Amino acid sequence: MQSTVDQQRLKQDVARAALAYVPEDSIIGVGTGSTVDCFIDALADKKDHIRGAVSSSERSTQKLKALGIEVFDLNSVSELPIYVDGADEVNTHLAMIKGGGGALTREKIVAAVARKFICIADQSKLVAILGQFPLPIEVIPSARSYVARQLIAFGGEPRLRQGFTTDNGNVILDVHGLQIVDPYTLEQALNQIVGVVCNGLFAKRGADVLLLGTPNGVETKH
Ligand code: ABF
Repeated sequence: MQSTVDQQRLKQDVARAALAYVPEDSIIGVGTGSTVDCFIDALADKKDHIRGAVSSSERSTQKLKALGIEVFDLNSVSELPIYVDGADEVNTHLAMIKGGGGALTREKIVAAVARKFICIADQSKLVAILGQFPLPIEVIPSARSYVARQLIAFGGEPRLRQGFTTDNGNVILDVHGLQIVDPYTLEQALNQIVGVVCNGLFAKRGADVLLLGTPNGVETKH
């Protein structure tokens, strides 16, 4: 089992590597999570070279503002050159499971606007088949039981994320027991379930670049 200290260093390595993709004088999309926290810390050293960021969560917004980086509303920008975000799992085709931090909907929205999605992750996130990490699904509270029944029909075991409300006021069902060999098809099918706001499969819009932290350095995968 990789030590927490080593994993933290790998996160810092990929966070720094992502700075190379940040254009001068740009507004960039920023995701959520502990790896992104490292990226925001690294970005602070370049804050005089960027105009600011569009954030995917209140957590990231607070961190960006605390470091003096201006945060823009997504509706005030027409495009973003890059979106930098972590993942809970990423496969060799750069499809991801995201949402462990509960910000999947806003992450997927900001990622949709960005021209290039830069995924930053330590090597523990790279998997052959997605699904070992429970798939987060954001659900309208009143539809929770209905959606759970539909997810069981998909072969999953949905569990309500206890004591958690998303930034959008919804709940999250974490779906255990899935082996996702075709994330694109499953992502589209889950979107058809009435009451589902967003699911944590990022396959239709996966990452364009993966910066993978390993003990031998950062690997760049396209
Ligand atoms: C975020 O990155 C979430 O979608 C995902 O849960 C998280 C991974 O967090 P960490 O970098 O802390 O492993 O974008």
